[in-house]
Amino acid sequence: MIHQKIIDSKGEEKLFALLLDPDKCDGDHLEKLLPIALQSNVTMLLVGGSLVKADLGSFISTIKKRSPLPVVIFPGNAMHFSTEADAILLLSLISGRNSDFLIGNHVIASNAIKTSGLEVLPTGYILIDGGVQTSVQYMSNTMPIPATKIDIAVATALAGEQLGLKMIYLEAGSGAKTPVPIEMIKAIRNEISIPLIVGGGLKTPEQVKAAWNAGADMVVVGNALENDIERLSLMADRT
Ligand code: 1GP
Repeated sequence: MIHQKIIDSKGEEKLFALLLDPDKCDGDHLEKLLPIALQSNVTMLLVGGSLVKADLGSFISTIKKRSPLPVVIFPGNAMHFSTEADAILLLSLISGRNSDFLIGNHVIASNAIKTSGLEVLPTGYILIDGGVQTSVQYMSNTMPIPATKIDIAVATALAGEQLGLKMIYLEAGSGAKTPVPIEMIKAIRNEISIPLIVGGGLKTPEQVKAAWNAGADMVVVGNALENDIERLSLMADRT
């Protein structure tokens, strides 16, 4: 079980998720990328994004033919679903006040998710201002928490834990100018006991290490590796 693996690694093994956008990766790209992901000890592949044109099912089945890595759907909405995956991040956008992304899409997808047997990872998704308007902000029509408002971010994460969500994902948004501030990661880590995922705008190995050291159990990297596959082994280096 993916959730159990994340729990078991807590505080010891640092986890690394590689985000793949089905609209930006073709078969050739996957052919080169997946062996490097395996060598680099990538924990899981997140597949998805705010807007997906490609066929998610065939994209995931192409990955599955080439790699044993767990594939987790990172949905932008209820349409982003496939039984080919191992699990789905059931994101509730708790930094926002748009009911569609708090519960609406979840209701639409619930029966399909149940029938699929996919592992469900209920996750409090918290958007933090990353210095640029990101797709997730625009598509969800929600306001991110300002990067300086650590107290609000902490209270939001705490509320997510109290509601029974199993993980918190601090998201600066894909392509963010600045990642989630280290002080914010530390403050949230001190208040919650569920796993903490951090992503958005992580461009250097130093930023990844800083996020881990501040208390992130898992980091998510997408953009920085889209045009520079070789960089993956550096970004995911745990030494
Ligand atoms: C976005 O957190 C992920 O949802 C990854 O962001 O593409 O900026 O690495 P980047």
